[in-house]
Amino acid sequence: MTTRIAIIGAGPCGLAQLRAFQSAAAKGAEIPELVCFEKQSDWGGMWNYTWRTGLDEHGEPVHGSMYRYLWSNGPKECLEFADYTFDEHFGRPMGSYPPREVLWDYIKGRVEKAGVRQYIQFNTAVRGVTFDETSGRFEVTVHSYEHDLTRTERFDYVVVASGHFSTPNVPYFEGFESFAGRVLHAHDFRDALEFKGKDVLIVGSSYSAEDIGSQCYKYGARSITSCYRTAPMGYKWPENWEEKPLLSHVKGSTAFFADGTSKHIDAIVLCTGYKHHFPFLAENLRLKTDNRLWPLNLYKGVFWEDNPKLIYLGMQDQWYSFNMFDAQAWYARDVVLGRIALPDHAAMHAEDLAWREEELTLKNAQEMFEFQGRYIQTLIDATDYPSFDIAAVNQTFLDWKHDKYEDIMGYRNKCHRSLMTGTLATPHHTPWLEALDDSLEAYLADTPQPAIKAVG
Ligand code: FAD
Ligand code: NA7
Repeated sequence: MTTRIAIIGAGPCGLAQLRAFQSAAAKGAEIPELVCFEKQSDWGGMWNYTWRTGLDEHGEPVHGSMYRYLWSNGPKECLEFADYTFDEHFGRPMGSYPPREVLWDYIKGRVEKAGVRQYIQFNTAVRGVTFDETSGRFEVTVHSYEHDLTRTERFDYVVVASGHFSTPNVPYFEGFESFAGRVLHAHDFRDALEFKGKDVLIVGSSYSAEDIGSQCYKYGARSITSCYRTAPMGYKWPENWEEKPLLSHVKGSTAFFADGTSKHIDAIVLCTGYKHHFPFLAENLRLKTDNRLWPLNLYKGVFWEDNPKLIYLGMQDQWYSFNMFDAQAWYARDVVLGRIALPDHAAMHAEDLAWREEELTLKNAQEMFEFQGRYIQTLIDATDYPSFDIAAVNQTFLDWKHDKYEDIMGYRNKCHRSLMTGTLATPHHTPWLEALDDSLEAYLADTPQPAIKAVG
C-alpha cells in the first residue's frame, strides 16, 4: 500500500514540506503520496493577503493577520531559502526589507518552479484528525467548500502546517464594553489610514505592537501610545509616540495606565499575540504551548513524541522563519523516507527537555537567535538541505537589532548581504517612511511612482 501524507496548510511550512519531497523525487527517490489541504483559495499562508476580517466567505475564521503596507520586519537575508535565492527569483539585487507582496512572489516562485501545486486541494478545510490504533493510520476529515462535501480519508503521516499567528489572544480591560472608540486585535488590523488623525493606543510590546504602531505613525495618526505588561520596547520613538506601563482601564474615551496617568484615546489595537489553536486535532494529538522558542513534546522541534507520525512545522516563536521551516521539512522528509531513524520515546523526550533547559537560560535577543540558529544547524547537518552560514545570519540579526535601536523608523533603509549568494542589497528608491505604495510594481520600479491617491 502506498504511504500517504496529509499536509495541513499551504503556507511557507506546508510548501516547504512539498518542496522537500519534490526535491528528493527530482534526485530519483520514491516519495509517498502527498495531499495538502488548504482552506484558502491560494497558497502562501499569511503572505496571501486578505481584506477580510472575522469570518471568511465560507463562515470560517479568516486566517490572515497581515495588513496593507506590511514590509518585512527583519532582513530578507535572514529568511532566504538556501535552495532558491532572491537573485534567482528576481534576477537583480534589491532592498533588504521588501513589502509583503514581494515576499509572497518569492515564496510562490520556488514552488511554481518545483511544480507542486498539483498536490494541493484548495478551498478545503481540515475539520478533524484522529489516530486509529488498530490500523496505525490517521483519519483526516476535510470539508471541500466547492462541493460542500465532508469526507474522511486515511493517512500514514500528518503534517500540521497550519501556522500559529492566526487565532488572536484577546485580553479584557475594564471599561472596554463602553469605550467610546474602536477596540480591535492586531489580527483584524488592515489599513493604517483608518487611524489617520487619531489618538491610537497599542497594547503589547512585541513585533505587532512595534509594527502596527509604526504603520499608524507612518500613515498619519495624531499620536501613538503603546503600553507594556513586562518591559517597554525602548526604541527612540518619534515625538508623538509615548510608551507607558500597562493599561489599567478605560472610561469613555480616556485610557488609564498602571502609573496613574491617563490619556485621551480614539482607538485601541490589542497587539497581544496569538494562540496555538488546533481545533481539528484530537486531544491526544494536540500541541499545547505558548509562543516560545522551544515548545515541549516535539522531538527535534517537529515530531509529536507520543506519536511521531504526527509532524508539526514552524511551531516555534520565530527569529528564523522560511529557512528554519525548510530545515524542519527536510528533516521530517528524511524520517518519513527512512533515511533517519528516530530514537525511542525516552531518548526523544530527554533531548527535548535538554533544549528546553537551555531555552530557559537565554537572557537576551542575541542568545535567542543564536539558540535557534544552533537548532537549525543540527537539522541541516542531517539532510541534503543546502548548508548556509548560520553564524553570518546571526550577525545579520545582530546588525538589524542595532539598526532598530539607532533608528526605528529608518532601519528598513539599511542594506544587508545575502548569506547564500554574497549579493549586497541595494537601497530602495524611496526611504521606508516615505514609501506609501507597497505594491510589487512600485517596489520593483527603478524610480518612485506617483503617490497613491488615498494618502494625498
Ligand atoms: P501560515 O503562513 O499561517 O500558513 C498556514 C496555512 O494553513 C494557511 O494558508 C491557512 O489557510 C492554512 N490552514 C490553517 N488551518 C487550516 C485548516 N484547518 N485546514 C486547511 N488549511 C488550514 N515572518 C517573517 O519571516 N518575516 C516577517 O516580516 C513576518 N511578518 C509577519 C507579520 C504578521 C502580521 C504575522 C501574523 C506574521 C509574520 N511573520 C513574518 C511570520 C509568518 O507567520 C511566517 O513567515 C509564516 O507565514 C509562517 O508559515 P506557516 O506555514 O507556519 O503558517
Ligand atoms: P508576540 O510576539 O507573541 O507578543 C505578544 C505581546 O502581547 C507581548 O508583548 C505580550 O507581553 C503581550 N501580551 C500578551 N497578553 C497580554 C495581556 N493580557 N496584557 C498585556 N499584554 C499582553 O506576538 P506579536 O503579535 O507581537 O508577534 C507575532 C508575530 O506576528 C511575529 O512573528 C511578527 O513577525 C508578527 P509580554 O511581553 O508577554 O508581557
